[in-house]
Amino acid sequence: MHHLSDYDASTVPSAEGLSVGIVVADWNDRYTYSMLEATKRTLLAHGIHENDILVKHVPGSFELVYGCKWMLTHNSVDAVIAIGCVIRGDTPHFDYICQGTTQGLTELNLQGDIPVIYGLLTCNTAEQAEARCGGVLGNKGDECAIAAIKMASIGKL
Ligand code: RBF
Repeated sequence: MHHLSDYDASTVPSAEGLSVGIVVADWNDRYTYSMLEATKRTLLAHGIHENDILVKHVPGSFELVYGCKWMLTHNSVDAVIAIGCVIRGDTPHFDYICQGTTQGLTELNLQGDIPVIYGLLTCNTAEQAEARCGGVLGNKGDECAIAAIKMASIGKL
């Protein structure tokens, strides 16, 4: 099956000189930290310097919007990546958190000049998260890193 961890590196602009912020939720850290590591690894592989990757932790996915807003206000970055993982439970929290976070990240993209990348896994089961965090569907962190580089370089594409 095709997934974006399987990308053609030659289509990605050089990331040298770019600065990228990552906001990561600590809820479901087994998955979010795996995405964080993949994101960092892929950013580095494309030429971003270690010192130009800034990571901030927030408690859960719902805090990603504020975390990204904070980073956009206080740090000079070329893109911000939001990483979280919501897994459906017995109550409707799943819908509220996913919807609120998605809406908030969308608004940041509409209101600001710096692209915000959507690395929120919205899974029905832990198995679905597993598959997207280094499992059979690759690692969504890779995809976030590539999206960030492409969006930060949008004028050059
Ligand atoms: N945060 C996540 O990132 N993933 C989850 O699966 C998740 N499940 C939650 C379930 C419930 C019932 C509640 C109340 C919160 C959950 N959160 C989850 C945390 C949420 O994103 C946020 O950190 C807290 O609600 C505090 O604002």
